[in-house]
Amino acid sequence: MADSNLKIALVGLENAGKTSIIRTLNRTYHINGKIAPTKSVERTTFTLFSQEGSIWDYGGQIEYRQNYLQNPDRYLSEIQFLFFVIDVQDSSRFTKAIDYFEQIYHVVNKENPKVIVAILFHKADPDLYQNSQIPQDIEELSLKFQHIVENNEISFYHTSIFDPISLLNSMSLPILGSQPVYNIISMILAEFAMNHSIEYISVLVNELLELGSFRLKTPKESFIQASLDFYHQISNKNLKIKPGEYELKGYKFVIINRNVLDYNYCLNYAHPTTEDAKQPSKEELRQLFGIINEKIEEYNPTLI
Ligand SMILES: Nc1nc2c(ncn2[C@@H]2O[C@H](COP(=O)(O)OP(=O)(O)OP(=O)(O)O)[C@@H](O)[C@H]2O)c(=O)[nH]1
Ligand SMILES: [Mg+2]
Repeated sequence: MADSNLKIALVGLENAGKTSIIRTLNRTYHINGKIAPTKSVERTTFTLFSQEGSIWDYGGQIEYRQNYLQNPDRYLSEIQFLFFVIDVQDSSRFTKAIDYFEQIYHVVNKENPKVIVAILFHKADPDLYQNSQIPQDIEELSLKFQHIVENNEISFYHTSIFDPISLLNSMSLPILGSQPVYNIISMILAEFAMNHSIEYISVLVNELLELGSFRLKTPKESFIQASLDFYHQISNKNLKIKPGEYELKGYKFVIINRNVLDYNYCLNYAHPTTEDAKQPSKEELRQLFGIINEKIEEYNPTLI
């Protein structure tokens, strides 16, 4: 990670869903609530460990797009993470979206050849996904993006505001996934999940990003539904997420806060409430926290 402030850019055509993504992560999004088109760029700042960061949400209407490209020094400098959001439900605008990505990418990459690129195939809503043209469209689009980026790092995500965990994961992995600690913690969590009936488990830092996570590769529809309800329960940026147990639609969601060094983190896991579900005991959780603390201490984020 660079020494300077983290700058994360969220770019895409108008109506792609960029502001919805930020608001979901911020816990201020309401499904069916109206969002006005973003005027020029909206910035949100955050702190990740001891580093300051900002997410730039680039309004995608034509006049703004032209403005960014005409004034790259003002808008497109020092971007370390470029997230490009494309609406997979709007196939009539795929070509336009790819063209816009290509223009933006060339400018950003020229200034920062090490820029990390993530493509969010957004509005991949869980219910509409099957039996549609979308998976095939995504495959074809991936090749086009890959071709433009060539030798640089690029990763692809399927995201939807109806699956908030997909958003958490798509923002966290490009930013933190290259830190060895991310894989170490994810492996520990995966093993822990396997030994219990856990379908999702993550370590969250600053209530914003995952420092490691595990979720079933194909999450059950019932789990996605329950997690959306869970998201609504904890939605309110002005409130700290309350630790505790939340039972929703056949799942129990557990939130436990801990701290190590000077950092707070939060362990979040979910399992079905069926009688045969194997839940972790207090002692097993205590051991898990011991290992996580040790790994975060070894990683020592102050040294980034
Ligand atoms: N079905 C579906 N609709 C979504 C999703 N994400 C966002 N939307 C809807 O898409 C519309 C546009 O969302 P915005 O977040 O305002 O889009 P934007 O990319 O910020 O648009 P600009 O600010 O004009 O660039 C809104 O009506 C959202 O409710 C999603 O995952 N699925
Ligand atoms: Mg917007």
